[in-house]
Amino acid sequence: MPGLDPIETASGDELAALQLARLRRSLAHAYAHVPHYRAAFDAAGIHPDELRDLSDLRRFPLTTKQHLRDAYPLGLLAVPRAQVQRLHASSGTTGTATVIAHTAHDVRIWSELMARSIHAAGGRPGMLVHVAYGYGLFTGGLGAHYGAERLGCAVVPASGGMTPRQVQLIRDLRPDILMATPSYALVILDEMRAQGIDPRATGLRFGIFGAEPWTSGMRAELEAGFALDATDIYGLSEMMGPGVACECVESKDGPHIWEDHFYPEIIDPVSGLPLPDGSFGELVFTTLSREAMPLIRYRTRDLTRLLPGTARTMRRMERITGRSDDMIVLRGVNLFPSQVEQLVLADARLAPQYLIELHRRGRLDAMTLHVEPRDTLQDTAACAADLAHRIKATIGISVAIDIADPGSIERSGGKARRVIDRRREMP
Ligand code: DLL
Repeated sequence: MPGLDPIETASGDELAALQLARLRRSLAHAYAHVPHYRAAFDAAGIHPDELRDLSDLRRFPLTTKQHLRDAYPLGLLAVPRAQVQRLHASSGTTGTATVIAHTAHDVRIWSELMARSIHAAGGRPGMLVHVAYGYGLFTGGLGAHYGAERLGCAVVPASGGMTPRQVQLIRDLRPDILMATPSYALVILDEMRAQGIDPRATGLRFGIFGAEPWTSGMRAELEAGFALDATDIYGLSEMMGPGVACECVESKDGPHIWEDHFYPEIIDPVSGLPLPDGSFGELVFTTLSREAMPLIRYRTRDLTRLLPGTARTMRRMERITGRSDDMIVLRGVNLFPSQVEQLVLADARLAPQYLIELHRRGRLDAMTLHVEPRDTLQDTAACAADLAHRIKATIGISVAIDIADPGSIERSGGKARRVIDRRREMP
């Protein structure tokens, strides 16, 4: 699969015509084979045949995570069970688990879109890819693996965790590409330094990082640390997994959405009404080609805006600031962990690690921010006071800063946990 897929650089009209044809098919498929969609479309008084234009999509009802939970495990399946080739599931730590099914065709499209993503990020046939996304029910590992193979790369299926072994593999095999969550890539970076290995001399050229929010400060940290080009890859299990959108290495200006397979909209998260491109709101996707589980107007809860295409025809999404469910409300101020991250990473005295702890002090909510020094700190109190001041000035909240011992903030092999909320714990 060398070079670009012609649709990546097709005209806007060509893309829209393909989207309209696929959207019609996807709506009809959902209506014909999934009782939930038949009932929901009927209740809204809309039929797939009434879609004349892409803008008619807004007349169809939204789908939420709760619909997936209510249909657990396979109530939204649109094909006979015998046609299912793969099942992935969310862990269910924040509620009932959800299961997503894929046909052989779905897995093939996923592999192609991941190959397209890795290519956009700089990957080429013949390169070696170290995959440190978790393999298993999480879609990161297998999604990256199939895509890299499809592109014609060789894969080291390292999965997450056992960091000393990851470092040994990278040192000895000299992969061209590292695929990991940005927080886990940092863990690998630290381990290399701890072992006395120069992370800039491993031969890594490209990093394809995603699955969790990360900031431009984190990109600078990873690029300088490993001497590679880092791009942002986005996806969610409900749509397929990684590879719904990916940044192009030549522009690094936000992930291009592979709109020939996922039709994006932005809605007002409160009213549910569609917003014009460029407005900030909740990202909603309709699958255009999925067979096993088409999802119509699925609310991702991710907050971003749609931007015009640059390196490709397809629209971009702005780097995700956070999910509506990650928003912290502290004494009436709304904030996202990524805003804190940006400020921590802007301070050269601090390591790029942080943990936000929320608790109650008397009757008031309070926040403690745990950070670590990069090297030995001369004046801990001054550094803490500076950070508290910058947070107050930028975000508008007072926080207590704890400059913890290096290495004491919990590291994860996958998605980092940035917030511990103890506000509802008994005193
Ligand atoms: O995280 C799929 C994935 C794997 C994407 C590997 C990229 C790389 P889920 O576990 O279902 O799937 O989680 C999806 O993770 O709705 C976002 O909130 C968040 N997320 C994923 N990619 C990004 C990103 C995978 N690049 C949820 N930036 C999504 C910010 C991201 N958040």
